[in-house]
Amino acid sequence: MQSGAADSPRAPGLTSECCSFRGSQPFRWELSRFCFSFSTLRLNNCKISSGSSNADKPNFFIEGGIHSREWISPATVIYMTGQMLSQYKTNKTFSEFVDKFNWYIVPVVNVDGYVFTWTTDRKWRKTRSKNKDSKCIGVDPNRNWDVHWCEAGASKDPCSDSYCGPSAFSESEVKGVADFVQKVGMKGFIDFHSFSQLWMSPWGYTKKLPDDYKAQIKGSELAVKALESVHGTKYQYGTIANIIYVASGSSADWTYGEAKVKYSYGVELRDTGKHGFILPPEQIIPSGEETLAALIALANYVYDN
Ligand code: ING
Ligand code: ZN
Repeated sequence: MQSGAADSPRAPGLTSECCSFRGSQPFRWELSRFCFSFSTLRLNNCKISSGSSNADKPNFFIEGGIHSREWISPATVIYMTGQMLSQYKTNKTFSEFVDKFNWYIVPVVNVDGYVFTWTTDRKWRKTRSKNKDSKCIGVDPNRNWDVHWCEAGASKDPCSDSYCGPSAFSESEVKGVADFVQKVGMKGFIDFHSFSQLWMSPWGYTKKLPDDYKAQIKGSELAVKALESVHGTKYQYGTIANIIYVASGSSADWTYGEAKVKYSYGVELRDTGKHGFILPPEQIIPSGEETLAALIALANYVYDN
């Protein structure tokens, strides 16, 4: 097993602590050290921060790949991370936006599932946990959070793709992120999915609107406007339950409701269904570019509000 810093070029004063592992150990979740490892694939979790007073800055958490078949999610998160590091020195828009937060970036939360989509079943969504008294494998990691857990829009059937698990936070990946988000405290949180082109805010468990609805929606509106300006891609925005479906136990609901992250979002990236999960690789860079524009607009707004 090896670990090391990212090899992206970066400016003096900009620190990025990225962990990369390549090894043959079974999956191990070590978010407390902000690293994870698993066989064959090499991925980074990154903390990006600049300046000396890191502790005074608000924190922003970005996660990709909670659902393993949604490949454009990790790709987009990794693209954005790379741009944040490489453009910092030369582009004022970037340095100003990167400077505003300590960034915690996890491109692939559901690593076991992600590996499985490469090796065995491209359409696998859940984790790879064994379920007691069932032949079916896996828990939906976006129904496993301890907030109105398994109340609606989730299944108690281990064979379902939206199985909420035997208990809230049964999945180590989910528990790892949750503990980390709670411990560090975040002002912003985005969970990237695909597909449908939606920028969504809480709640997922109910169609009722949260206290911070207006502030959150303003963030979505700014994000979507900036996104569309890059390649003309159209996104809708609204609350999860109102714009897509009622779903309880999701990351966005928990980070907002329990970890008090005021600006928590769940985003459905490209496309609207033509290719769905099997998005052609030519769309990776355009998705990265437009989503980064959305992130910059949102982050600047979140910082001020
Ligand atoms: N969609 C998400 C899902 O978990 C979602 C929608 C996002 C629900 C955020 C709740 C919170 O079902 C996909 N494609 O996975
Ligand atoms: Zn998803």
